[in-house]
Amino acid sequence: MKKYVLLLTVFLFPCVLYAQELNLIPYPNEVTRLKDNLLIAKNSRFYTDNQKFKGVVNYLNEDLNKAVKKALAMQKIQISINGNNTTPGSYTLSASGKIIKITAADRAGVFYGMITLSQLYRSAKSDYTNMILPGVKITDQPRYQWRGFMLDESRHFFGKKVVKSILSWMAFYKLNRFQRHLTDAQGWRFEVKKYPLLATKGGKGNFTDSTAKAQYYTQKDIKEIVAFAKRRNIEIIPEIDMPGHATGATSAYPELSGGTTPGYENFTFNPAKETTYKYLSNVLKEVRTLFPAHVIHIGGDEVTLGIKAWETNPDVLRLLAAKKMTDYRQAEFYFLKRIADTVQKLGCRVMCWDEAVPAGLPTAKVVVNWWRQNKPESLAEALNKGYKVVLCPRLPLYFDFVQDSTHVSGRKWGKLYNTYLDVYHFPENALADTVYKKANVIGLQANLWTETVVTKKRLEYLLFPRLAAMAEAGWVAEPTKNDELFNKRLSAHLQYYKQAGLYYYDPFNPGYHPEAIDVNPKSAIQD
Ligand code: TNX
Repeated sequence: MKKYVLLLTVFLFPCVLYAQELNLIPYPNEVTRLKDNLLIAKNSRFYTDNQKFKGVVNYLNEDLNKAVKKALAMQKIQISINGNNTTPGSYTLSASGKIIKITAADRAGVFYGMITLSQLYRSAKSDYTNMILPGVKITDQPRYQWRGFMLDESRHFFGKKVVKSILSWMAFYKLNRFQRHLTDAQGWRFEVKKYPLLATKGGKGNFTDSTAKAQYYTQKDIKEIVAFAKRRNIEIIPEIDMPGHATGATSAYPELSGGTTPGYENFTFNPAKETTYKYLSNVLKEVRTLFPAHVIHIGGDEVTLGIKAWETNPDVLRLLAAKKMTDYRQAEFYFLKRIADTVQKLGCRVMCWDEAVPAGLPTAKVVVNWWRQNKPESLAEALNKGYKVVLCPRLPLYFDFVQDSTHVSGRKWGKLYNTYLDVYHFPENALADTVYKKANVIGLQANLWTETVVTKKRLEYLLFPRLAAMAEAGWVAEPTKNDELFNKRLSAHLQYYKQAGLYYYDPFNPGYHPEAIDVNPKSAIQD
């Protein structure tokens, strides 16, 4: 009888495995299951003969072997580059028996092949001697080249450890751009050597506590994070928000202020003073040397909130008269053009929020973040003018929005909020294919604003599992999206979050972690 049961198990097990999807997020374009499992001696370390990729393989070892101090065996990975005419980030991974091969377009592709292997490894079974992974041949490439995430650390500051953890999860999900919103009304959060008060004075206070001591990144911290990200194939995009959202800077250097209007104290830089431009170009020079991506985001959002102050500002009135401008937005556009020019002269590409689309910035080398989902005409205008666009509409890509109808702290748009499945089905659920298939739509980005986020706990609660859904949205297209299969894979990933001690939202068991609430829900912003 016992034998009979055993036989059944042996025969059924491979079939069941075969029908089941692998626990991979984002799911690769093509997965072929091979007959022979991949067998890796337990506690082995991976290595490659390809000098150029030793660092990438070491990353895999560090990632997997955190718990294993002693390496007992060596497992070779054959790595080659297939070069020409392939999509950046594409790779094939074949793994079966004792052989693992990665062929990739570039370093990013090698890294992604390795990440796929590490995700397979995490759900591997084991016997006495081996880790047993399914034998596979995977052919894969990203749908979009820009798969981004933005964190606002002006409203609340989270620090190096939290940022590194986010970067590691981004890498796990093959996300490749991290926008840092480091300056805003509530604080300037990085050291500028030429203007030390920006950090030490401008860094004081935050959204919920105006008396908090200064919190900011030193230049050494910034470099450390940039290097940490680079190793994970992530480029960091610094954002210096201007001419609005500038109170962090103007509180330290009041002479730069464009004036105050009720509720928006010293909200803008003065667009009419040469000293403003001198100052900002010095800041941007330091930004350029700190952030090797050589893309600088210059903000340009919501200037209208503070623009009324310009109406009584004698400098601005003089500028309007001298340049024969007829309204204040022209002064805003004049400012943005000058700053964009400075950024480009530094050899950097310019990014901006979509309010800057009418400013007339040169179309080449400017990338627009389209965030105002209620203004599709702004996206259309950006594309018509020939700008490259990264889609990050509030619905469904703002992670400060709540993700369940019962959640009370955080934003909503009327009654609307952003579930992980809304994120998963973007952009097909929100835009016409004539829009999201345009070559100038270079990718997607989720943004986490932190007016309502004070603790790491709430930050994690908002981020997970939506970050996984975001990864899938950036990597695969709709015909292959499937809620049931995604949910199964996501369930496995929730276990990884649990092992890592994250305070995640569990959509399958919403009570598992109750909503982490940092601010009185009544004070949460509502639209
Ligand atoms: C709008 S998105 C803003 C941010 C806020 C966010 C809150 C954008 C460019 N500006 O300043 O933090 O809404 O969701």
